[in-house]
Amino acid sequence: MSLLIKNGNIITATDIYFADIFIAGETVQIIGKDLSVNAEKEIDASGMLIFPGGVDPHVHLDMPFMGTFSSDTHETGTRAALFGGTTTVIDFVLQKQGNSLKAALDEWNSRANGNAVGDYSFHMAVTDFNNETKKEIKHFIEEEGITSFKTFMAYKGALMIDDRQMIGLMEEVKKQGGMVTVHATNGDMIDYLIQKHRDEGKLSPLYHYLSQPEVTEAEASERFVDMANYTGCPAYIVHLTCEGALNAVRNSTKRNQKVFVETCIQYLLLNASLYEKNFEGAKWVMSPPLREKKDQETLWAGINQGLVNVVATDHCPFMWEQKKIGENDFSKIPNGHPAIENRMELLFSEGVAKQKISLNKYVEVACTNPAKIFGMFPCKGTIAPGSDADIVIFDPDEKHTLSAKTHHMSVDYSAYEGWEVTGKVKTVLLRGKVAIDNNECLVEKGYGKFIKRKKVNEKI
Ligand code: DUC
Ligand code: ZN
Ligand code: ZN
Repeated sequence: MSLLIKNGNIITATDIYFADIFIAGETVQIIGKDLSVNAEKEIDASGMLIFPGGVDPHVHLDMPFMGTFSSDTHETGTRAALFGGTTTVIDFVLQKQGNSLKAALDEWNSRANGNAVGDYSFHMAVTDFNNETKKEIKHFIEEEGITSFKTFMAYKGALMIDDRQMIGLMEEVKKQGGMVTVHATNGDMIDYLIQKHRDEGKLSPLYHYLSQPEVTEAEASERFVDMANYTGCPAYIVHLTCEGALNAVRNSTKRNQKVFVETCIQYLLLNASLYEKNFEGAKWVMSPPLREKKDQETLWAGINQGLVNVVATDHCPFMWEQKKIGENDFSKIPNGHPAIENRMELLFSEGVAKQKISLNKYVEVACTNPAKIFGMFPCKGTIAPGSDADIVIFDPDEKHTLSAKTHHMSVDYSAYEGWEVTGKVKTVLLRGKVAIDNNECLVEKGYGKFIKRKKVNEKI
């Protein structure tokens, strides 16, 4: 199959220019002005912006968590991602404490293989680092193409590892050419505050927020950054939300350290006042929680300063019935919110259209940096000859309203219900195939491919 996209305004992390794109098979072949090539199909993209397919490096699909499963499967989640202009996601495999990493990967493969509509990769979450786990790291990096190892400094008794394990993991991962990523919040402090609020009968979603104050994230981020500096391990903080945590990273730059930082769309756009809505606040119960307006300003500034490298989602949806498990106790509300479909449009509307970030920065944080940091560039994350033809044709002027009635995520509420956004994903190509057009998905489950990733190169 060959395809010619004509007259589009191509946006990459570095360039903005008008050209035609000729695609044959799965990759971009030629980019140039007024191309005269024969193609089986032509798309006129006049008036449209052309972005690389979005890369969301933080999603939880079909994940067993807090006594239930996140409600998007690899099929529904990657399809919804495509509708929103995200062509590649990275999902998390969770090791069960006491079991091997391999056992967890087998379990995730059994749910994901043959089911994905869009492309996907895995991070390996290490919840029990010991002599046996240590031996598996090299295999994951060299054979499985899974080069990033997620850690939790919170969720005590379930996912959390201690500093001893963290240091051991960092040493091994550095040696084998990978990266350690972290959910950086102080699990002991949070545990104490949760128990205290429950003992006092303070059980509404507001107390989820009050059990994870900024200091819990700032402290853990600083500790993680210090351990990464000591071991020299490439390091990435997931879903950073607040000023205190970003300042820990900022301070690390003064000793010439480089730590990658991800924030998520919700931390840029939503704030903690949503927890005052009684149980409705459960829609936004996630960890870390939403923060203050001053933190949003810090995060936008951090993006423009180059300190925040990636805008992801931490997509982890639960049906309202599932959220209601915690109706009488905030600590039982499954943590997470749906956003995999909304990230690209929300970031464009609130970031680019409102002039908080440039078009190039938009592509950098939503497409290019996640692909580079996680070893998928230049196949993913840009538009260039030889790259996968993952392309979004985007109308920058079309206004529409986000709603659970029209979204494609498998969740019965929208965290952004009624939000008016400027800019709409019109057509999406995934490896040369038209995957989304006219609000319709044209690729089947099973089209999505597992992407093996390269070893880490911190010089992005
Ligand atoms: N935070 C969430 O809100 N959900 C999934 C895991 C996490 O760390
Ligand atoms: Zn997390
Ligand atoms: Zn997460």
